[in-house]
Amino acid sequence: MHLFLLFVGLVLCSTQPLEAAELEISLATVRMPPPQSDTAAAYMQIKNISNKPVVISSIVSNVAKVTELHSMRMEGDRMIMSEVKKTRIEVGATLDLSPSAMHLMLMDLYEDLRAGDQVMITFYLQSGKEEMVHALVQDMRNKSIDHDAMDMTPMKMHHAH
Ligand SMILES: [Cu+2]
Repeated sequence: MHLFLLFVGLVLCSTQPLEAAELEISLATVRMPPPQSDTAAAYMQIKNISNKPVVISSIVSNVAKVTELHSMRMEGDRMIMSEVKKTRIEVGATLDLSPSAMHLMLMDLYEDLRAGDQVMITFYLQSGKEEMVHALVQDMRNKSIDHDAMDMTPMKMHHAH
């Protein structure tokens, strides 16, 4: 795992264009999934620090076959999640990916994720540029529960695809 990350890091360093970043990504976190689960949610703040709107065309991570941006809504007692494509972030705006809002979903995980693991997530932008971020896997089961940080594990989650 470490060798793999190092190798990917070297490749990225040598091919990354020396241009100003369009996005500033902070607080990148992956919720440690329950054992045997093959999906994990990821949260972060994505700020557009460029001088024009940024459109995210696709997202890739090194630990899952599929990475999607999801929105959530309640239908009765069911939490419905659906994929959001071509997300646009206005100049100066921040896309809030958090447990109560939109989130990234890492689907078809290649291996178990444990607290402390680093996950690489790359955003491909419509401009042709890409932004990569390292997200830390955290065990969020013991986090104090408030209305903004609900524990999604026991809820019935349904993917609308
Ligand atoms: Cu989801």
